[in-house]
Amino acid sequence: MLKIAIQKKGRLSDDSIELLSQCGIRFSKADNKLKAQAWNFPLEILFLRDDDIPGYVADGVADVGIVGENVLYETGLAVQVAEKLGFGKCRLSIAVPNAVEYTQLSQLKDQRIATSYPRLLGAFLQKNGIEARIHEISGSVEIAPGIGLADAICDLVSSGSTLISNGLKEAEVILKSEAVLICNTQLSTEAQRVLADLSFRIRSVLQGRNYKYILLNAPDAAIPTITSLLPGIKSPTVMPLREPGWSSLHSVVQENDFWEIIGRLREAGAEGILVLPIEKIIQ
Ligand code: PRT
Ligand code: ZN
Repeated sequence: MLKIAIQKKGRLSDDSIELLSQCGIRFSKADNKLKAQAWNFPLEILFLRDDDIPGYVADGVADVGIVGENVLYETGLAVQVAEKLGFGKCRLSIAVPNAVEYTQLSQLKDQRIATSYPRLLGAFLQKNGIEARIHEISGSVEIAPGIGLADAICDLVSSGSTLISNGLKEAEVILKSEAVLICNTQLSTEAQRVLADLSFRIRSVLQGRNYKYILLNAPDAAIPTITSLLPGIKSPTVMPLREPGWSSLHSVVQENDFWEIIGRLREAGAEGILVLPIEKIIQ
């Protein structure tokens, strides 16, 4: 049995539940329940506040957890990062009022910086030899300069619209963060076995998200060029069409390279291109 802590309600909850569900793990989440038991996998799910997750994992109350790197590194606790999960992406940044002409870090000397991340901000300032005054506040950090509480802030940014609507601009990125699967450093053999299975499933799901399955028709003469564009996992599948001189090619492409490759495939003579999502890639 493995105990996993995930965020009860917030920005990481839906993606965490979706990931477990894509791993084939079935459970029902009642709104007021603190935990749930998976029906078809030896997993107990604990629903907690994200800030508490690293501590519970470090103490062994939970074996593993899903939490943002920002929260994990702010606690400074000794837990292991087992997988990066690719969602909950954001950055922890220092922002200053629009009116400030910001060109270099030394401008932050002796400034008051409001943040909920005193540890990460402190480490960043120390590393760069800047002495500033860190003003710890627990929420609504972005309003601090406007009400005269601080000269700058250090907070999470994703789209940047919160900064814009508060008359602030990003000056320094101090951490790039995403959700990670963390684990206790002293798991039992049984828990390690279940974690290995869970990690394998997670990697298969995440790999699938990075790739698309692609099918296309092409004249036989174009197959060498198209094959060089579509390396696939091993190499593309090539099957003859009923029409002489034509073949169908099946392969996978990385999501990131997708549009560029499609353009080059069409130039090479590919027709009837179909692109399908991949649920999992098992390697
Ligand atoms: O109740 P609980 O303590 O569990 O939740 P919480 O309110 O502390 O956290 P929550 O749900 O807001 O965020 C959970 C995690 O999501 C964070 O720890 C990050 O790892 C991740 N994440 C990703 C974000 C953002 N993006 C984000 N944009 N967390 C917060 N924000 C906030 C930010 O603080 C700022 O107020 O969104 C605002 C900025 O967003 P933009 O899009 O306007 O730039
Ligand atoms: Zn929180």
